[in-house]
Amino acid sequence: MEDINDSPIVRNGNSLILAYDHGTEHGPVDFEPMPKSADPTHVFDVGRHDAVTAIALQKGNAEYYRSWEKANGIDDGAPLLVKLNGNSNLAARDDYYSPKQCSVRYAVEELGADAIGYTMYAGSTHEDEMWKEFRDVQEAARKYGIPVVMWSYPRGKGIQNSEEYSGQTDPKVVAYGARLGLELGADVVKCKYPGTQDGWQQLEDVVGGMKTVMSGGSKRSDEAFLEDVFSTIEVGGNGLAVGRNIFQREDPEGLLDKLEAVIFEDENPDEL
Ligand code: FBP
Repeated sequence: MEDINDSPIVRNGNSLILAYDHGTEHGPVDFEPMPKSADPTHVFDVGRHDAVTAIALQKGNAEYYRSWEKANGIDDGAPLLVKLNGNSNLAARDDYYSPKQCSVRYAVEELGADAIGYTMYAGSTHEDEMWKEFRDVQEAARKYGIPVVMWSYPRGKGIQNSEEYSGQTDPKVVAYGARLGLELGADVVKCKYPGTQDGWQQLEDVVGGMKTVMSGGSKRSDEAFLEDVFSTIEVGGNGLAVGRNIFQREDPEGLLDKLEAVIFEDENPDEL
């Protein structure tokens, strides 16, 4: 883990990453609630809000982002986080795997990436292969001096449901995934919210001070969403990586204003 507090993707120690890789991960169905969100330039524009410290894009949209900035003379777009791997949910697979589509060299030298992201499916039968890919990604990112964000999503045949939890939301499983981020050399780990503040605390207890961000999840009310974000910040979380809760809103500005206050200005959402 490196000190990344000087990175453009960090503000006051925290981050708000606007994730827009859903066209690969889930497909256009995620744009149906707000059809204008299918247009990448709409979401690029949302990313110009001061609260956003990075926009996470797959390679094709990252290329589009840079040409959109150039064509429109835009110099206040969000810093770029290139998501190096991804997969669709169209393929029938024996277990979870997210192949790499972009090299760190291409992300940095051709796209001007400020950070890179990689999804790790610990618990999948393909975990070993992903560790190897992550090793190469992490070492290359170190050479370029840019932060590494791990989307740490334990899932697959090794992850069991218990009576109390589905495997992916079990706080112990989420904490194990977060710890892998530290052990494998990420600078920020992005985890699913395990449902309670105590669950997030369990994760914070094992990451040795590495930065953690909550993964947004499906759309919910402003109040419910802000409450989850605040509950992670209160116990040491460093912000958010969010997609649907932003781009599925008609006007995400209001929520972004509040997220800015909660994530960067230590505000309690009940007082906003
Ligand atoms: P959301 O805030 O919409 O959940 O986006 C965060 C994210 O990690 C995206 O980067 C990614 O596309 C999606 O969630 C993956 O979600 P899952 O694999 O859990 O369906």
